[in-house]
Amino acid sequence: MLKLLEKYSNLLPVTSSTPLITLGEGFTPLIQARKIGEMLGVNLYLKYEGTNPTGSFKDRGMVMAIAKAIENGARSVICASTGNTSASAAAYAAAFDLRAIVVIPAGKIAMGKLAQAMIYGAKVVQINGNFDDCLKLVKKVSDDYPVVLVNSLNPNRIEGQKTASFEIVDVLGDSPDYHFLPVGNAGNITAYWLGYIQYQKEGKAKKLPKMMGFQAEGAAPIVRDHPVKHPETVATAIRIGNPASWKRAIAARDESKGFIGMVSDEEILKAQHLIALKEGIFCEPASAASVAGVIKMAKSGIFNGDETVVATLTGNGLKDPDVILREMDKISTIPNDISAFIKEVGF
Ligand code: AN7
Repeated sequence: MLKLLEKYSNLLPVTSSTPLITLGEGFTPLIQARKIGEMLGVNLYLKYEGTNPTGSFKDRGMVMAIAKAIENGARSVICASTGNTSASAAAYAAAFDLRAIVVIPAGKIAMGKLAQAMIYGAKVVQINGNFDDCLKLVKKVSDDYPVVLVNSLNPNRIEGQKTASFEIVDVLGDSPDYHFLPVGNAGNITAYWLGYIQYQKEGKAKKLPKMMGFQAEGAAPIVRDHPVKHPETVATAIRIGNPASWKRAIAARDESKGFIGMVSDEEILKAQHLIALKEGIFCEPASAASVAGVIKMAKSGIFNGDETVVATLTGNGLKDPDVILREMDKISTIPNDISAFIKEVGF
């Protein structure tokens, strides 16, 4: 199997003593969004991270963080999470014989993600608080006890995640004009920007994209320019009020002449449905914030039509079916009878 850590080893903190572990992360598809692109008048591509082993982009960073933890003799790892980081940490820890402790906001992570952390055997602890409270706690614990923090404050996480930019340039032959991402703890926008810069320095890309980050309106500290004490959004993955990589996200925005904006829960869910209905891709709500951002920007008239735009779909929709299934009562149940059936489907 082609290994992410091997393919990009010269651009990652991989040494001769780094174990080249893999669960099959990375090498995700860059899918042309033909119909949405045409609707908006741009060449739109979706970097679909839902095909990673635990169904989100976190696996790119986790494989690097876990490899370095093993290299440095660690026995256990810890993270705070809105769900996906915990699923990823739990999987890699299970496969490569580390203990994983994951700390989550009680009742506020999607069921699929909770199931993942549980099946992989992590020690799951829920806190009566939000993600920001969880992060504060695990930071303190990892400072004081022999356990490696695998949140994106760990630089190896950012290093691993920047491989997504490499893959995009490898496919497109250059950086896109714009790159849209959802923003939560702001590690990923930081990572993508580092990746694009590094690839340009390597001579693999000529230009750099404008970095376009989108937060949920109820959890938009960067846009509002102050921490949000009680973040709230249907996109629980980005329900974060005080992002760890806040400054680096602003640097990415400003250095790239990009933008960080916000989208409402309604815009997020509309985009999530559109991506499924028009392009056949089921992403989770937080992921759709990127495309909701593209739609918002297209409406504001920033595109002239010949730009290449990439939006990252950060996670698989199967992780969080709850909001979709709220409409389950719209599904018709009929008698087991052919004529009732023909009438129902409208032949
Ligand atoms: C699907 O799992 O923070 O801006 O603890 O799961 O790099 O934080 C998840 C974040 C976007 C935001 N999309 O990325 C966690 C966590 C999905 C996510 C983000 C997350 P960052």
